[in-house]
Amino acid sequence: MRKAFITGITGQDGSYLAEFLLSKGYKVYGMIRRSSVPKLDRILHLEKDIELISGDLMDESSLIKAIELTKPDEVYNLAAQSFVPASWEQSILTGKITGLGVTRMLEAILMVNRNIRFYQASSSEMFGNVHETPQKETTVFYPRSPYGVAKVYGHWITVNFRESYNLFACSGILFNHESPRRGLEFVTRKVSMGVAMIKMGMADKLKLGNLDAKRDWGFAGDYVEAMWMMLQQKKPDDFVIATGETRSVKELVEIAFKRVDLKWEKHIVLDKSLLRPAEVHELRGDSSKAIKQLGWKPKVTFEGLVNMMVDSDMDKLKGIDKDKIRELS
Ligand code: NAP
Ligand code: G4F
Repeated sequence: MRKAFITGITGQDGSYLAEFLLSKGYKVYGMIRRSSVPKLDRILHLEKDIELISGDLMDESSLIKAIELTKPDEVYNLAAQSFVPASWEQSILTGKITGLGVTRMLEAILMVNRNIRFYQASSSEMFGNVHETPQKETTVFYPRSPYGVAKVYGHWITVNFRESYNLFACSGILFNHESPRRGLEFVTRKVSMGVAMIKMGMADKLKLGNLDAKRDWGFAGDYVEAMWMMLQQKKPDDFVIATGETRSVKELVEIAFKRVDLKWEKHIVLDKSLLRPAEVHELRGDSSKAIKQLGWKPKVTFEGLVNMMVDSDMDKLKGIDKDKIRELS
């Protein structure tokens, strides 16, 4: 039985990847960090099928112990401080987790077993102030946030360890991917939950920042499959994973409100405090290499994704008590 070790298993991607690897017959280990309140909601349904190991990307020895204990064939490094605005508030911590954390994981692999295959969760945020459109594997990086800068470091240290030590280390440059399990602070989920709350009469307004920003949004369930495909190749390599389509935040809002027959203009409030010190205005990825070499392609459309998220939040609110809703708002 092949064994996989996932950092960031409590996150959106970690939960989908764990499900996917279980369906492939893997033994799945997930790393969780200590917190005063456990954050296991996304993986509760998998509790019996996976094994959770304590560790933190900030703590090198915990990573070495976890790798020694679990003896994985594949390591998926999905853990990160992943929220872009928080990276201005906590720039040093973001660098330590999202950037240097990758080196700690790679060093642990070097020390314990150099045959482990390694996946690094790189990001389209690295393209930032884009030098060409669409962005592909060879496009120059120009990050626009401390998060993006940290991801560029994580990307290059992965390439460097591959070239220095002949590790099977791959970097997936994934464009934005969303789902009903997306964190509530990210714009797609903020909109889907906001729309559901307004429709249910629990709120009237939704505050947003830059409506003109454009992203290449896909479905997380499709994207975790690409992570696994990268580690099944004969040779390690880096791949862009994207839909090839770009949509604005405004289009996202229009589709989401339309799903529940509401007029968005009546409910959206522009809040300048949500604008970023430096914005990534437009991203669009070119996944030709992944399509050709991995045989990967996205299945869920943008409309399908937004509708799925709105429907899911409507269902969640129908079964929730009023106090819980106040906590969410
Ligand atoms: P997410 O939902 O924010 O999950 C992040 C995960 O990292 C959580 O499990 C979190 O654990 C864990 N984590 C944070 N700091 C840690 C630390 N010091 N030690 C160990 N674990 C830590 O992120 P996601 O959307 O699933 O994304 C997965 C990865 O892909 C991230 O690296 C992200 O930067 C990258 N990425 C995401 C996208 C996207 O659109 N979703 C696109 C490109 C790249 P807690 O539950 O304890 O907080
Ligand atoms: O949903 P977002 O916060 O995602 P962002 O910044 O693109 O980052 C996500 O995707 C990256 C891949 O490119 C990942 F690496 C990263 O970890 C994360 O998953 O914001 C998307 C856009 C931005 O342009 C932002 O300015 O939406 C705009 N926006 C407008 N109003 C808002 C809001 N974003 C948030 N979070 N909240 C708003 O109210």
